[in-house]
Amino acid sequence: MRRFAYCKVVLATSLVWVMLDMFILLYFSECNKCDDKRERGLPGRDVLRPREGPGEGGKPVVISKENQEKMKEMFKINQFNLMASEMIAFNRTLPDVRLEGCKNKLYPDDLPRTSVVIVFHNEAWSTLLRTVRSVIDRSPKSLLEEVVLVDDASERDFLKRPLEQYVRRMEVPVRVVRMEQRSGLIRARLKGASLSTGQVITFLDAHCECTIGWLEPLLARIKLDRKTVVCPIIDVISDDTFEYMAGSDMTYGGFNWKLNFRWYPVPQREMDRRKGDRTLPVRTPTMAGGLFSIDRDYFKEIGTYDAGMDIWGGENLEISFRIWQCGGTLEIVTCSHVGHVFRKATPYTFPGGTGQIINKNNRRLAEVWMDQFKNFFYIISPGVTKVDYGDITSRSSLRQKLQCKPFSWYLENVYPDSQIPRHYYSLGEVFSYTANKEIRTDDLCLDVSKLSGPVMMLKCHHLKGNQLWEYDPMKLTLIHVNSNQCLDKASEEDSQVPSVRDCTHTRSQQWLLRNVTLPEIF
Ligand code: LR7
Ligand code: MN
Repeated sequence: MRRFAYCKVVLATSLVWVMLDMFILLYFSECNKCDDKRERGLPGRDVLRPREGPGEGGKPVVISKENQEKMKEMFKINQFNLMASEMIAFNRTLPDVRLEGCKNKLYPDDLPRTSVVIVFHNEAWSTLLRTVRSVIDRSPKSLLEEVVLVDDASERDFLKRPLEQYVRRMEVPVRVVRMEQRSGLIRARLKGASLSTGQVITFLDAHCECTIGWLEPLLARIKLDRKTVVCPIIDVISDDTFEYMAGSDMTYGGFNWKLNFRWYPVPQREMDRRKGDRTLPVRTPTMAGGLFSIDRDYFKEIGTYDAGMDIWGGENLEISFRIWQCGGTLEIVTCSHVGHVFRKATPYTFPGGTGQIINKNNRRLAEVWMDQFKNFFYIISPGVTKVDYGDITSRSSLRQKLQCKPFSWYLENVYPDSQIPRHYYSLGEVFSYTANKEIRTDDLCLDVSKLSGPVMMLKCHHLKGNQLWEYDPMKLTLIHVNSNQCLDKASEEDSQVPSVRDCTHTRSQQWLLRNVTLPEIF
């Protein structure tokens, strides 16, 4: 009787195990997760031969009519088309989007080796593994030390043991390390960097695809000068279709008054410096943040990251300012292309509130690196000064120790086309009055197109013309030079829109500009 019961227990337990195995098998083959059949063709070979299959050659994936509803549901999980992503092979082919002049460039044999550090929080299996696969398949083995995956406390089971087991089989060491608690990408990258060993550290987001020849030109710049920090051109992988679209070599990184990273056209001075050769690296004022290579010792030397920054945001401008102000160089290497899935919304939580976190990080970078220019940020983002930014003494003393240059030097020498006027007469709640005599907020300037008509904010054109205003600190008038009319405040009849009018010197035409230093004007 007892023996029978024991047998039943054994039987039941093994049944449970068999079922569990079957479940794992079913789970992963059904959603095509861990299954090797997804790797069509030999990884690393034939990457340029067009193959059949969804997304091959970087083509968009089309989802059938009957799957549209399910597709929309799945989209919410990662804020990209997860269904499309899951249909695409991890080693899909991509077009060679490089400039012709890049394709036959030669690089030294003895380039430094790199570790690739990828941090993630709740990333999709398919995008994460496609990132890893593309790194391994499109990097010369001799240059790739290892891949380090840092899990920032994800809450998805497939990112635990299944991930560790899957990457064990790869032909390059791939380590998975875990943050004990949700820490954000900055501290997660610091952990990945400290555990990696390559002479160079290359950071990538967890939803990238490297294209042919991406790595050599990056490492070659670092070999030439270890204080050069390099970014690839970031190509666009559509969040809707996963189509692969080449990024432009004619844009570079900047930022606006709210300290948002922005792409702007590469200015003429930078084209001239390269004598028009677009295959030469572009000096960029800022980096987007997610994709770059840096010499390990130099990364330490200039103070890695600000570990006081949380979750997301700010670290990209912080490291950009720091590199330039403390004697380094930041470049976009136009012969290197890596794709990134650009999303319109973030899929994950910001513990403590999105605004709070981003404002805190931005305040830390403004306080440490921007000197008096932090006021542009504070004035245009009301409420930001109420956010506590913690202790920055160690970052300030880093700046001291490295004897970094002032922010005005950066604006003048690295980013003269910046939206932040280096010289300004007045800084008010909404606008600044600049030394170029524009009334300006961010990249918009007060503009007049019609005599006695309303004024408008239009893109600053730097040509004076209709954007030229003369301030008279005695009469308190703002005269629009071209029309010789005065800025007049909104009134009932012109439906609350300020306009220019013949100067009458009445109250509606008087403007008090704060902080105007007269000697500078006249
Ligand atoms: O709490 C978090 N923990 C994480 O590990 C939040 C995020 N992450 C991971 C995340 O899984 C991803 O791999 O960090 C990486 C970046 O997060 P994304 O992909 O949600 O950010 P993003 O692509 O919108 O953000 C850009 O700006 C960030 C500011 O902090 C980082 O610098 C990102 O690396 C950066 N991405 C790029 O530069 C790619 C090009 C985008 C542009 C422009
Ligand atoms: Mn990203």
